[in-house]
Amino acid sequence: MSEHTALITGITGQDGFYLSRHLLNQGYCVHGIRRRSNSFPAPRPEPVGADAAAAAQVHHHIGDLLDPIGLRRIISNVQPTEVYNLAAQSHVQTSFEDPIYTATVVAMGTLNLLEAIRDYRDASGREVKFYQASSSEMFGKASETPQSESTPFRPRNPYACAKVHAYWQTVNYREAYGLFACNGILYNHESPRRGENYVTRKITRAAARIKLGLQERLVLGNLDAERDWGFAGDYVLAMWQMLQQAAPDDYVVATGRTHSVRDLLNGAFGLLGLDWHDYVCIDERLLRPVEPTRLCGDASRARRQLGWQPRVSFATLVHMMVEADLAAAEREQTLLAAGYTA
Ligand code: NAP
Ligand code: G4F
Repeated sequence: MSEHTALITGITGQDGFYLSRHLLNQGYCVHGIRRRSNSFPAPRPEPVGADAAAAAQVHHHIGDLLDPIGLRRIISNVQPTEVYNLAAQSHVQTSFEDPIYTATVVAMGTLNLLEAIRDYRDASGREVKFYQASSSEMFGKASETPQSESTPFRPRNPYACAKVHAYWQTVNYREAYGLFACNGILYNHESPRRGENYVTRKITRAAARIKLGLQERLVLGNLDAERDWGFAGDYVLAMWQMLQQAAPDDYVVATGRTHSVRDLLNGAFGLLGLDWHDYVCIDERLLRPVEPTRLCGDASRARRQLGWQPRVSFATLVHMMVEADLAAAEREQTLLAAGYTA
């Protein structure tokens, strides 16, 4: 039996996928909490080949951050040495439309989990290390660029406000109760497993489907928005590294480079020999009431203390996502030709 047992909330999400693969490679026994039914609209590609073999090794538990009793039961059954809290209503635009639900899951859900861990640790005498998925969105209307661990938070949407709550709860459990608890303040990270309603995947998927004649137009919001985009596979390494340090701390994880939504469009459509101007239109309903100022991270602490650095460039990331979405569009085309409809 492995001496390392990890419990991941949000196992069905993008980061849950990459983190579980990394931990399995490290010899961990990996458990994940999944909800009985998935949220709309989060279709994610089914794992195939080596990914499917890895997914089959994960022990799944039905649970919800909003069910504190269920969380306690799972924790006392699993007896984790590390808990990674990745679960969230993580879509910023949705948080404007559904602020109370978002705050309940992100803020109170994290507190439910921290309380369950504290009680388990106190009753069992076993140490449990805790990772909280904090977000660059917490900097919001940031007073400086790039942002570091010492930049004040000024959140600009319900999701970010709730993440600030969860951040400080995590710090408080470290300081008040001696829990080994870390915040990873991660900037946008993407992959072929990104949900289809985040801008990167929305663009790479649309470009591929337009190329194959499966879609005619792409409707977007703010094309001037800029983000510090990295690869999810790189970022989950930092999560794990944080919990392997001698002492808990909080870390910014970012590439330190920003690109605009227009850069994404140029990259994705350009790879397929298409001009995005011919296909993209703007719908004002996709504009957010407010946007953060230029989010760009200074990951010096993570580089210095964890030895972490991003390996995948923006261009390679876009290439990887377009390639995966082109393969998916080809499968869709084959099924359509065979008479299958969604
Ligand atoms: P994601 O793909 O949206 O995954 C979110 C996960 O949370 C899904 O597995 C979802 O389950 C689960 N979940 C939602 N509500 C839940 C609830 N009430 N109880 C239990 N599980 C619930 O997000 P991600 O991109 O992997 O991000 C992971 C975490 O990092 C999130 O907390 C996100 O806010 C944070 N973060 C992400 C980024 C980024 O750029 N990706 C940057 C900074 C921080 P279903 O499948 O059932 O919906
Ligand atoms: O892809 P997005 O929805 O990501 P956003 O809002 O930056 O949030 C993501 O990253 C955060 C880390 O900073 C995470 F905490 C959070 O959980 C999530 O993973 O939007 C990126 C930008 C925005 O400025 C948005 O206004 O793209 C702009 N955008 C333009 N058109 C669009 C669209 N975003 C989406 N989702 N859909 C559009 O059609």
